[in-house]
This record gives sequence, C-alpha cells and structure tokens, in this order.
Amino acid sequence: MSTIENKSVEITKGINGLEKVILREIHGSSVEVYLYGAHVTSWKNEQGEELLFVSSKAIYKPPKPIRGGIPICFPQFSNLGPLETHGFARNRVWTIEPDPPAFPPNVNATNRVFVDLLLKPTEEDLKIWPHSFEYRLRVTLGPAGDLMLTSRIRNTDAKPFSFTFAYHTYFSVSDISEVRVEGLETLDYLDNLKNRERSTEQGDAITFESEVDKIYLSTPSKIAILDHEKKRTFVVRKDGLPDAVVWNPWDKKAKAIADLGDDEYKHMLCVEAAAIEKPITLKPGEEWKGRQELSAVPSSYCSGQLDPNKVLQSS
Ligand code: TA6
Repeated sequence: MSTIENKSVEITKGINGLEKVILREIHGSSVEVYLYGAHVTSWKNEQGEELLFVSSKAIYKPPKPIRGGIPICFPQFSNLGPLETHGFARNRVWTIEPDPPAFPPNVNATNRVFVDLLLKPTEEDLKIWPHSFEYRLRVTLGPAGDLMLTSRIRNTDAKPFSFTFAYHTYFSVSDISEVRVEGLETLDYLDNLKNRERSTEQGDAITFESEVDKIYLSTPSKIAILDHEKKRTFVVRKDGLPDAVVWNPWDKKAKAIADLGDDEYKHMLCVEAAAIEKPITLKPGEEWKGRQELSAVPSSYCSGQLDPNKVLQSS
C-alpha cells in the first residue's frame, strides 16, 4: 500500500460521491483523478492555478463521460470501430493498484507522486469487445509539477487484438483566439470535418478562428501550446503515440454539446497524444506502452524560439 499510505496521495470522494485520488507535490502542485474513467479532472501548478479545462456543465454520472480533463479513449478512438464513441475505458470504474511496481532503475523517482489505476474487462465488456486485457494507467506528478500519464496495455487473451487510443486532453486557455500550436506545421492530417480527407498543414503555427477537428499523423514527440494572454506555454511530450488530435468545437458545435457551456469553447483546446492511423496490435502476452507528459511553463519565449528540449530540461 505504499502510495496509498503516503500523505501525498489521498483517496477521497468527489462529485456525486465518486471516488477520486488527489496527488500532491511538495511545492504545491496537484492532480486529481477519478476512478470513474481513470479520468484526470484537475492539474494545478504551484500557484494553485488550474491548467486543465473542465466544463461547468460536466456530468459526473455514469455512463456519461466527464466533459473536460483527460478522458482516456480506448479501445477505440472516435467512431473508428463498432464501439461507442471513444471506446468504453472512459466510462468504466477503474480500481487502485494497492501494490504498484517501482519505477524502472533508469527513472529518478525522487519526489514523484503517483498512483496506478487498473482496468480489466467485465463479462459485459467482453460481449461488446471480445478481447481480454489488463490496462494499467500510472498517473505521476513530477517534482516540477509535470503531469505524466503512462498506459500499459497487455493482451491477456489467446488471440491478437488491435485498438486505437488517445489521451483526449482539454487544456485550459485564456482565449482560443490568442492561442497558437507549434510543432505540427507542414504535417499531413486527416480532417474530421471533411470525412477524414487527407491534407497537408501550412508552414505556419496553427491558430484558431473556427471549428478545428484534425488528426495530425506521425508528429514529432513534442508539441507546444502557446497562450499569449496567459503568458503560459504547455509542452506535450509523447512516446508510443505517433498521432496528435487538435480539436476545438467553436460556437455552433459547442451549442450542440449539452454538457458544454455555449461560450466555453473559448477557454478550451484539446491537443491529444494518440495512436489512430495505424492501430496498435498486440499478440497474446504482449504489452504496449504509451506515454504523455505535460508541463506548463511561463512563455518567456515566443514564436521561433521554441526549444522544448530546453523547456523540459528544467523538469
Ligand atoms: O478528439 C476530437 C473528437 O473526436 C471530436 O470529433 C469531438 O466530437 C470530440 O472528440 C468529443 O467527443 P465526445 O464523444 O467526448 O463528445
């Protein structure tokens, strides 16, 4: 019970009595994750500022997934298969691993706070997706307040299976019109607003003035989201997840989403580390690992000077 007895890890009741885990780091940053969906609903920096967007209309009631935070899309992204949109992992109740394995020896575990959540399919799940698996999600808060999500999915079945995946991260932004995404320039993408037609992005950083719903393919492992008004830059670092989805519903779509306020689209941006174009296939006994690491740093640099390597050195 190492993590659970630790004072920096608290298990408590959240909205509607749903269980959640709070991770606290000694300098003041924190993370909250609901067992319902293994859904991260809060990530705060040392100043206590919320870095993730969660809708004021979010419904914390199964089977509705929570609108905002970091939903886990597994074993299916969007409608790319027979399951409900984005698969079922986000509306199942996960369990806490009482005795999680230590970090591998090459990882400096000092001042890291973490919890491991587990998901195994029920008999009912096996009826809709007939593949046995063990999914372990490690949620880690690093000493500099970085949020790391590591998914390990193991095929415990007698036959291979394939899946698509995304960490559907909703970042909190001051004003979507003032935001720029760097790291996806000149890449190919599938446009969800045009039947997933394949196009190539222009050379400039991505800005927002209408609905965007794109799957960027084979992206670099680092993407930056620059919020000019907040003077804050989020850096997304990913591993095992070649694709990246960028989504903002804009005004019309926002009005059609019942659990999103009409104007809330202005304060959110989804940038999602994902594996979509080439589904992951696991043979019996095989394990897949997919990591997303988020950091938030003051934007002391601007366009053209972005060097996520430097930014990440401090973490
Ligand atoms: O990741 C983008 C996307 O697939 C969009 O097409 C949009 O519909 C969004 O996810 C939200 O999906 P949800 O099922 O949570 O309403």
